[in-house]
Amino acid sequence: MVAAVVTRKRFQQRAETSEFEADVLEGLNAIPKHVPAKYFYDAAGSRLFERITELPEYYPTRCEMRILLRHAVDIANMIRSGAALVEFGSGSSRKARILLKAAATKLAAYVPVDICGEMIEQEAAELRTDFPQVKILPVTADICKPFKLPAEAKAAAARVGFFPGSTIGNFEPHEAAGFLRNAANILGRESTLIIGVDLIKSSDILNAAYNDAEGVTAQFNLNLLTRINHELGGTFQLDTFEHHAFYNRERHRVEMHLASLKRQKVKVAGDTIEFRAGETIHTENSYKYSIESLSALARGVGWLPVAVWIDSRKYFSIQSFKLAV
Ligand code: AVI
Repeated sequence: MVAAVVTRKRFQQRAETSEFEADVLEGLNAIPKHVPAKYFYDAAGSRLFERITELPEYYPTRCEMRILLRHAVDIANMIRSGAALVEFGSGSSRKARILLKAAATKLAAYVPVDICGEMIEQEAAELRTDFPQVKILPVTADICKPFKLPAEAKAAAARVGFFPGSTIGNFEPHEAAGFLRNAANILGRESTLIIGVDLIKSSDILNAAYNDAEGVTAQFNLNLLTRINHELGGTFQLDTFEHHAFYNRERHRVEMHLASLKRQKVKVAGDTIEFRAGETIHTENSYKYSIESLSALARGVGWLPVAVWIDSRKYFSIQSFKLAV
């Protein structure tokens, strides 16, 4: 039994590595070169992201926490008695805890969904102690793909999806629509969706948020090359690449790139990749929305806008939607 679990885990790891290898090779051989942003989050990348959320220039996490704390009661009022709260990409459940506290007496269940099963199982144990009256039902799944909710969540009086952190901004608009459609299918009739979204604002604030003085965002970006070196036998020399981040006003997105400081050849998984001096690998887009542009996207796939909460500077928003019947 134990051997079977170990074998399955190894097989899963190998499958994940080969998907990483295929995506990296495809992206580095394309024009322009790119690597999907989801690969930032190995253990070191996740730690660096945690540090980013505490930087003075990186306002989104602080703003969202403030909105949640300030309007927890109003947001909890969106939740019907006996409902199940389903968090997409729950991680440490830090933000959901605020809603759990405000709606603990009404919530039948909390379903944290994340690709990292180990982390959510650990969190679930703590949540069971802190919220004994709420059923904690973790699900390990890719939030962008169809997955099944536990029977108790399906049988609940209603389902409330929660997708904080402006993670939706890291999706291309068509992927964001795909996520919203998938969420509608998973949550089903009688459901609500609460999303945290970063708002369009002045380039100065956005450029500072992704070019912090301490250089943590640069380390986060460059860590992708370290990961490729470790996991795919890459030969990237980190001091020959530079972090570039800027707000693209026409496309309402902050772009992150890694720019080669010279003409060079790099090996990755046995392939040779050539770089011109100044050529970049596009590593991330972080789309910024207006209240209206997110509403339009959501409406297009059947979610009707219900309420919006924003901070006093109008930097960040939490928006709620109901599924059209
Ligand atoms: C996770 N995501 C919402 C962050 C963002 O702001 O797009 C990732 C990030 N990239 C650089 N800094 C933070």
